[in-house]
Amino acid sequence: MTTFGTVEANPYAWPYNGEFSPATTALINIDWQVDFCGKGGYVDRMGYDLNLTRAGLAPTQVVLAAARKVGMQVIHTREGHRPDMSDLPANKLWRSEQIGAGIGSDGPCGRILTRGEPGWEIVPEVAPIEGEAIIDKPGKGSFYATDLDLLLRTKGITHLIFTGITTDVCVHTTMRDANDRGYECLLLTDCTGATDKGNYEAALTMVTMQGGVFGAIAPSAALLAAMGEEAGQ
Ligand code: C5J
Repeated sequence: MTTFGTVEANPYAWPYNGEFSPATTALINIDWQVDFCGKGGYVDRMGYDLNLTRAGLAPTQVVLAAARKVGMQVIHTREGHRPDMSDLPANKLWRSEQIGAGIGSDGPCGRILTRGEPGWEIVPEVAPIEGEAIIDKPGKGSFYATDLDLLLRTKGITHLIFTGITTDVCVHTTMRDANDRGYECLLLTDCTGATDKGNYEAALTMVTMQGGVFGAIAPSAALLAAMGEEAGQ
C-alpha cells in the first residue's frame, strides 16, 4: 500500500498518526457549484464578491489532479433542494428571501439552489469524472441527510482532505462533523474561500485552536510536497 509522510500543517504535522495512504484517504470537494462561485448564482445574487469564493479554484484543480493520479478517493458535494422544495426548511427559505436570493426562485442560472438547475452544477474546472461519488445535500453539513458516512466507512476511509466553499459555512460544518465522527481532517487553506475575508481567516484559525480541535490546516503546496508532487504541475 502506498503511504506518504506527514504534511507540514498547523497546528501539528498532519496526520496525527504519522502517515497517510491514498487507499484510506478521501479528497472531499465541497460545493464548488455555480451558485457559490459563478456569475448570476446564489452568492452573486446576495451581493458578495465572487473573487473570494473563486480564489481556491486554481489550486484545487492541481490537488484534484494529484489525488486522481495516486488513486485517492475523490468525493464531490452539492448543496441544493428538490424542485418541489419539500426538503427546504421554512426558516431557510425565509432567510434567503430576506437577502434577495430566495431559494427556488428564478435567477440568471435557473432556480436558486435547486437540484437539476444550471446554478446547482459543479463548475467545469473541478467537475467530477466517471467513478467519483457526488453527495447531494439539503443542508450545510455533508453528513446530514446523506449517505456520506456509509460511503466512507464502506471504503475504509479514515482520513479526509477538504477543499471547497464556503470555508465558514459548509466546509466548517462538514469538517466539524467529520472530526466528531473520528475522521482525521486536513483543510487546504488556499483551496477554500468564504464570502467574507475576515470569516475565512477566522474559520481557519478556529480549526487550529486547542491543538487542532477540528483537525489541521495547510497550504496545498505542503500536501503536494508530502505526496511528492509540485504545486502548479
Ligand atoms: C452556504 C455553503 N454558504 N456551501 N453554503 O450557504 O457554504
